[in-house]
Amino acid sequence: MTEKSFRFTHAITRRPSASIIAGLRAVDTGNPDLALMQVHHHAYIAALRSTGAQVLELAELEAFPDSVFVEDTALCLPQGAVMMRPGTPTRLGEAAEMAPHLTTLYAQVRYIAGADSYIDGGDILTTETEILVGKSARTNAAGIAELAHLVADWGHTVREVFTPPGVLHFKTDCSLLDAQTILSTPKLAATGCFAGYRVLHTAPGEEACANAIRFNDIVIMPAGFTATRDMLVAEGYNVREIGNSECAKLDGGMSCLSLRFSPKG
Ligand code: CIR
Repeated sequence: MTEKSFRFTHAITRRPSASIIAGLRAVDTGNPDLALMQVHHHAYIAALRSTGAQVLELAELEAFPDSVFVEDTALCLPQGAVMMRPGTPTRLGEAAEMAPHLTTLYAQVRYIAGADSYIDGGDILTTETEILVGKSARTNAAGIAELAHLVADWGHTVREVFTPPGVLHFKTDCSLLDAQTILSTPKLAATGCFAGYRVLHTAPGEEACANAIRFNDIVIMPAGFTATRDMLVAEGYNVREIGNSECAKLDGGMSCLSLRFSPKG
């Protein structure tokens, strides 16, 4: 089996801006501290670079408080990129800010364009064999259908699944660990969407670390979830822990902070 779902030559990040204190959140647990978020962000970028990948750091966008969460703006595949239509009004314009960067790296960039189509990158889990997309408060059936159409001639199959109620994005509750293996909260795995995959559960009480990323030879996960970390280490994964206290206040995690890809050709 290939490893294209987690071997990447490039990543794109965006610096958090001072407007981050206006970022969206399901429950208000206080504003994020920009200085501490910057420290965590630097450590995250250093971890990505430690694998040999080229990491582009885009300038902050004051007009878009949540724009540090670049993952929601695009789906990056080997054959091309698809620009999303983020499903909340304050974030819709973020995709247009990202598009020019992807058009310089990819020969093909396509666009979710339907006026009724909404889809956030955080609802998309690309595995070795398929693209799972969770319907959520941000991603609707029209957005998923449009994505399926746009990537069909690139050889990708889209499967519509469900993001559990009360969970922001599908990948808030799961991550790809390798070509066969998914890290998932027990709640999401119980929906049956990972039939055929090997599933490792987050430890009880550590559901908030389900959003990790496999990036080349490392698994980057939020710091402070020791039982899940120890389980992943025992399973043979090379785990890096990154502070996520500030992004967590805005329901953000490890996947949200980057676009990860290897453009062909
Ligand atoms: C939002 O509500 O859109 C942001 N505060 C968090 C986005 C997190 N992104 C992601 O999970 N891909």
